[in-house]
Amino acid sequence: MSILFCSDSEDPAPWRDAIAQALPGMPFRVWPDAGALEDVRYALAWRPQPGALARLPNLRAVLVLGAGVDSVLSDPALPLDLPVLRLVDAGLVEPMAAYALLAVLYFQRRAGAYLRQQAHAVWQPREQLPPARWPVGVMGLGTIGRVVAQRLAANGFPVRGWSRTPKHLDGIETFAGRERLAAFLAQSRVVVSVLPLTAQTAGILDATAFAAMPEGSYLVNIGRGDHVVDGDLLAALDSGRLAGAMLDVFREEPLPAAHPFWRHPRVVVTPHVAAPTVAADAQAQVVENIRRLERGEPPTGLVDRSRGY
Ligand code: NDP
Ligand code: OXD
Repeated sequence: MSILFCSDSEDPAPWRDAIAQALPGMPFRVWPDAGALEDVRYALAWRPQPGALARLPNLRAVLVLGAGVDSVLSDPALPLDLPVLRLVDAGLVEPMAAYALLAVLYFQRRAGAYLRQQAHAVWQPREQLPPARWPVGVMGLGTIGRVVAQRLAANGFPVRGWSRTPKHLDGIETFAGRERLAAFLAQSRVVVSVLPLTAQTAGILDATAFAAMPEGSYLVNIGRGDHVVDGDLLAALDSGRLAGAMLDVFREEPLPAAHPFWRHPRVVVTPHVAAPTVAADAQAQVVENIRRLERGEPPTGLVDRSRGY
């Protein structure tokens, strides 16, 4: 019985140490050196190679080393009945809330304009509206989105939130369902997306969404790059419908050097760093889930495969 670490981008070392200490009976392997494939019972995965997990005949569960599971579920070879677990918070919530606040303040305090002015030694104070006149819309009110919404509200921004099913959050006006999306977007001076990537949310930030947002509003995307239709966003920025965007996630990562987002004067690019998984913060949850599965108890973060998150 072994545990297989499946990721080309993440460092297995801290996970190897944690597993050795907490689950000494389970040998830790790193893909592609999986040992006997039939021995692998659990996979710790982050962007695994497509087809890799399907080669493990006795796999009991995939434990994704992040909150988003799209890179695992998108593998067409993944067995339909294989349990997939995601991280629930595990240290991701606070940095995501901090990034969202940074992005909203960046636009509300005109930081981009001042950086452009500084490049030309221009001393020119600009009009600055207070947070109370900057309604922010948060797409996704799950583990991360609800704290993002609350953090923004605590900083004086009127906050609205949008989710698939109805929610009640103190001090936050909530909207649910696709039919309420346009109404939600219509009064959001900044839209912050913290959605998971699913068949329903892919391409949701498109020309129709940008047309529903107020003239001169802003987009912050910390969910997934495939939510954005890149050409529609560039067109909305170039026409002035949107005044700026801060983007942490992209359809292709790393963002190709030739992509227009890199050089667009009103786009801020960060390299998927809003909340990287920190092994030390996530290990306890992963280990506890393996223990629960071994005891036949329900784990946390079980993904609903039919919903896609
Ligand atoms: P959750 O599953 O806890 O929350 C997802 C939220 O999105 C829920 O409120 C859900 O609605 C809502 N949602 C899902 N589908 C739809 C839909 N079709 N229409 C409207 N709302 C929808 O996820 P987390 O909060 O833990 O994480 C969210 C995402 O953040 C991750 O999937 C990942 O993509 C991204 N992420 C990015 C990071 C980064 O560094 N940039 C780091 C960590 C996460 P409902 O409540 O009704 O189910
Ligand atoms: C995640 C991420 O989903 O880091 O956890 O993007």
